[in-house]
Amino acid sequence: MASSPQGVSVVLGAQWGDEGKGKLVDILAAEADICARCAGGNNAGHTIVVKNPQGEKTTYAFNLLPSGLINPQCKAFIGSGVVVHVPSLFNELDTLERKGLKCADRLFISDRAHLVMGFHQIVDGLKEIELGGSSIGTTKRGIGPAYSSKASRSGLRVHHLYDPSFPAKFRKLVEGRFKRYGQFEFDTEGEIEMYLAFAERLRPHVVDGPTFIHNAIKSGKRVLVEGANALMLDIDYGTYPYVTSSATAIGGVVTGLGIPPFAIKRVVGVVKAYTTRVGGGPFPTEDLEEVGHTLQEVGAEYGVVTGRRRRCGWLDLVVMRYSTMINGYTSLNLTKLDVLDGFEEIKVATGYKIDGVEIDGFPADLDRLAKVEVQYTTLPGWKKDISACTTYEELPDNAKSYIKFIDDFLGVKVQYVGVGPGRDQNLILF
Ligand code: 2SA
Ligand code: GDP
Ligand code: MG
Repeated sequence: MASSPQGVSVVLGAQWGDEGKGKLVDILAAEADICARCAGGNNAGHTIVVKNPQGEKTTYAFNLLPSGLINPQCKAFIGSGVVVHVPSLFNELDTLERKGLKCADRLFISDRAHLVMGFHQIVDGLKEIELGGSSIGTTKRGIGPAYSSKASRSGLRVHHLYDPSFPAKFRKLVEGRFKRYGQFEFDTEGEIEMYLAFAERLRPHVVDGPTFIHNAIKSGKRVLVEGANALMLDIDYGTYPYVTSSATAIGGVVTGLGIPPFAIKRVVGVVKAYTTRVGGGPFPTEDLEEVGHTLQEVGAEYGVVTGRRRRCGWLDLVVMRYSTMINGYTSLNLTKLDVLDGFEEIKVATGYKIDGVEIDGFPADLDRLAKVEVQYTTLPGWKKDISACTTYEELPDNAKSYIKFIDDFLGVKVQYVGVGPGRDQNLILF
């Protein structure tokens, strides 16, 4: 494996999420001291498949906890930019511990992270109903409403749990939501009690977030950051308003952990060999016919959190060019290349035209985006099962050409290639 530099390495989703970030994070965490989350909450879902020496598989699903935790030497840090639903956090922790993964004593949470409350989740659902036909298709985990509380400066952070004013602040926050959405059913006092009980369980994990990560970097620890969601779901650079509510691009790493940009030594962009999106919003290469259906079935494209069917289409290199421009990937992980094994021909989006004119970048205005005519390049398939390949050399020539086409188009090298969900199904090119 390419060795991890000291300082901070970052793994980011380059498309609309579910590219297979968790799998790469798990692999790279073998050489990390700390695996950190910097943004999002338990809307994220990462599946990791681990085989033991006897060949038995265990599947782990991570939501709020960083996927590096399977590696026993790796500590987990939930940074200040994350929104934490404490009951879900402990539920996830308990599930992992029941699977034999001892992680409680390796978990650290920033005192500045915001709390997601039960009413945020209710409001998430109410807001979606209000939007009707143009709903976002959120995971209903309360992520947007929690970030709204944060941005409107009425949110509650982890440290507030230990402040005597917590119940009063909580009541005020709920009152505000009642004013906006009407008197929905919610047991305010019961939730306050529950949170105060959880506060005691949480206490040993709480740290001064920026100081914790600063000390780790200063003492030469290797920090691996697991991006949640992906560039096209970023609050600023995604297909707004069909985005999540956090900074999922590289900027979110800096603000979400409280680190200077020069601490970041590498940024690996994770890109699926085709494209998927779950929830509403534009998707220029979406294929509603046979191709999309095949990608969905062969790629087993179902949401890890909600079980929703993911929308599918060909790889969009216009999206990837935009994503590379913003995140500055130092290398790429091309995942799920095996899902393309059965195709005679593979299409790749290489340009967008509006009214016959090729455009630069990615349109901000969704009405403009809707007018895009996608320009495709067709490449030959390889029609061969690649899931047992263990080196790049073993890949069929057309698979190598597909990788090279991406390298050349983006000017960034593919460093890792996924040929199956297993930890061992990851080719390392350099
Ligand atoms: P939210 O819940 O406010 O963050 O939803 C806003 C949009 O962000 C999308 N989103 C996601 N897209 C892909 N994967 C996500 N995680 C789960 C997974 C998704 C699932 O790993 O499979 O289980 O459905 C994720 N989380 C949020 C969401 O679909 C909205 O478009
Ligand atoms: P994440 O949100 O980016 O971590 O991705 P998810 O875990 O939500 O979705 C990726 C899915 O693809 C998971 O079920 C993985 O087990 C699976 N996966 C990851 N890499 C590969 C690969 O190279 N090939 C195949 N067939 N599956 C993969
Ligand atoms: Mg996912």
